[in-house]
This record gives sequence, C-alpha cells and structure tokens, in this order.
Amino acid sequence: MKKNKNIYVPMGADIIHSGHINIISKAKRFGNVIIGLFSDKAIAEYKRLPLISYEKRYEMMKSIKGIKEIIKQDTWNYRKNLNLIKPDYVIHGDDWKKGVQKKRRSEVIKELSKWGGKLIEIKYTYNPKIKNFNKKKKFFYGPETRVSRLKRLINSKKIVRFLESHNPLTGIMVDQISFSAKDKFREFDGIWSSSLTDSVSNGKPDNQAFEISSRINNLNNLLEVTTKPILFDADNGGMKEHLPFTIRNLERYGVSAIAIEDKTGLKSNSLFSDQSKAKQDTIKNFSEKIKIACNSRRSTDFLIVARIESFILGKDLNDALKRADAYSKAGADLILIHSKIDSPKEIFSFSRKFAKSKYFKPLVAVPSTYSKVTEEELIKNNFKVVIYANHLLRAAYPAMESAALKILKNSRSYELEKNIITIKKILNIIPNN
Ligand code: SPV
Ligand code: MG
Repeated sequence: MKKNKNIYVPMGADIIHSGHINIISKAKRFGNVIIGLFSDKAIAEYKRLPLISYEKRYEMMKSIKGIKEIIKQDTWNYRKNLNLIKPDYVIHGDDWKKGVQKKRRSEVIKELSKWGGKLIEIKYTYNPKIKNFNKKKKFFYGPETRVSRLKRLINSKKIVRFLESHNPLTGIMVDQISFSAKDKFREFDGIWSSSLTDSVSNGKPDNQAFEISSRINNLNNLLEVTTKPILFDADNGGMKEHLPFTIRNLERYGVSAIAIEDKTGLKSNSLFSDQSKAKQDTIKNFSEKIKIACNSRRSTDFLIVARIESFILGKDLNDALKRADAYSKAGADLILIHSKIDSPKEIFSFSRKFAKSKYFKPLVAVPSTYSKVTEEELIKNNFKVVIYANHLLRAAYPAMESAALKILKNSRSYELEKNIITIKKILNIIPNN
C-alpha cells in the first residue's frame, strides 16, 4: 500500500455485499481508502432511498477493515468532497459510463484533472445473485421500516411524490414505475390511499358509505404486494373515540401516515362545487382530534397530516392560517392545504404567510383542479409533499369504457387487441416469488 496516496471510494452501501468488499480491497492497493458514504439525501437525488438509514450504513461501514476514513457525501454531485480531499484517485465501477450517472462521471474527471487526480474504473461484473438480491431486498423489511420511510423521505427529498392507488395492481404500478432521462430519475415515493378512488372503485359515493374499517381491511392486500410508504386518507378521522383504534391499526399494518380533514357531518367530496351540507369543524374540536391521534401512535415515525378545508368551504386566508397554527401546535406533522380553484393562487398565498409562522410545518398539496402547477413551483412555495390523488382511476375508466364499447360495436374483441396489453405481459407484472 502506498501510504501517502488518497483514494476516494464513493458508495451508497445499502446492504453490503461482495461487490463492495471487492472495490474496497482493490482500492487498498492504491493507498489510503476514504469512503464517500452517500447520505439519504444524496441517494434520493438519483435513485430510490436506501433501505438502511445513513447512520446504520455508517456503523456497518466502520466495521470493515482497511478503511482509513468515512466521509459523508451529502449531494449526488461530487465536487464538494473532491475539493476537500483532493484525492489522487477516485475508484468507481465502470457501470456509470451509461445511464443517469454519466454526467456525474464527466464532472468527476474534470474536477480530478485540476490537481492531476485520476479516475480508476473497475469493470462491473454482472453477478446474478447480487442483481436478484437487489431486486428483492425491498421486500425484506417489516412494518416499522416501512412506516419510518416517509419521515426519511421528507428529510431527504425536495419533494415527496404520492400517487393514488385503489387496488393492489395499481399499488404495484406506483411502487415500480420510474422515469429516467439523461441525469434525471423520477419515481413516486408513496401511495395515496384515497377515499374518493377507494369509494368509487367499490361502486360507492365518496361520502363514507364505504366505511373506514372496510377500507383499512382492504389495505392488507395492498401492503402485501407493495413496499412504498402509504398515506391513508381518513376523511375526518371518524369519531374521536374511535380514532385511537384507527391509528393503531394503520401503524400496525405498516401505513406511514394518516390525513384527517377538519370537516364534520356527512361528507361529500371536496372538489364538488356544492358544499352546502358540509360544515367545518371548530378549531378547538379538531385540535383535540389531532392531539388524540398523536397520543395514540406508538412511534412519532407515524405522521399525522392535518387537512384544512377553509378554501373549500368559502372561508378566507386568515381562517386557514389561524387553523394551520392551531393544528401545528396540537402536534400535526404536516399541513395539507386544500383548494378547488383552477390555479395555485390560494395555496401559494397561504404558504407564503405560513412559512413565516413559528408553527410552520411542511406543506402538502393536492393539485387536482390546479394541475398546471409544476413540482418546481410547489418546491419554491414551501411545499414538501404532492399528492396526485385520483389519476390512475380516471385514466383507467375511459380506457375500459372504450374497450367495452368496441366489443359491442364489432360483436367480437379482435378490434381492441392493438390497444390492450397481452395476457403474457399482464401476468408478468405480478411478481411470483
Ligand atoms: C381523495 O382523494 O379522496 C381526497 C382528495 O380526499 S380530494 O378528492 O381532492 O378531496
Ligand atoms: Mg378523500
């Protein structure tokens, strides 16, 4: 080992396997090994959050022999750490020549050239066992790990993205789908269990006729085949006396958060223009509900989202702000400010003011009617969570309707073959082991 050379070895090291050990032992031959251990935040910039938290990954890494130092790499960009260490070599697998990491690789080469450093790339050896393990590892963890994942995401990501799922199949889609282009990687971070789409897909109106306990029972099937955090839309949470049972059940199942709205009586969907039957709860009563919810949970990893319906019910900004402070004081972890106008004007005027409050909590938006808003704009306006609340169901229904009509029109199914997925493909969506 050449004692005076510094070797920077960046890694996420979620679950350590032979691939990591191989890179470290090769790096040792060149000099002092400095591990650049990616934080959750750095990893979340380009791929799924690791299973294991940074602190635990750090502990595991510490027990590996031959590492001189472990330094946190807190951004996906390497510049800061490279300039701090000015390593003689960076060692990385050559698999980053392609895909989302390509740009980072060029930046590293450019940065190293400033002090004559070099990039050493180790040939990526395809190991089917590791590949298979990586694919399956997300299924290994129990309810606690899943519950706490939402809090970790909120602490690591600029925006946490939820998509509605109304059955296990759509849950698998939310869990697995991702988009990557150049140096961009996007996926949904969690599943919104919507009262609207749960009710409608069960042939009921969104007025609690499909009651909360049945919806919770249905969650079991969704939880069985998915891994991402679930945010459960509990309408107004039901009776105060029943709320602790709801909270404990959800938490025990592995749900990460509950959203409760400040409405009373028979509810109707918030996006309906006629809200004449809906009443808003008093601040005192709803704050009491939040306190009960907070006191019923086993762990503060389970999050309580307080949903303010002032704009839905024709109240003004001051009412919404007063409620936000009170609900936050009562213990809510996040504030969902709902709106049904076609621009984000209302929610942005709210977030600008609430950001200055000493009771500020991360904000949640549901851009159903103001769908032109971009995630970038939401981030700039202090929103941390975005919920696409009903889109899979709304996309599926017209597709199914058109298929049904085509069969009627042609008295056979041949004409729709080109528009529908093959039986083989639909079966392959389902993981069978
Ligand atoms: C839901 O998805 O059930 C919601 C959001 O509560 S909204 O439909 O906009 O009220
Ligand atoms: Mg709802």
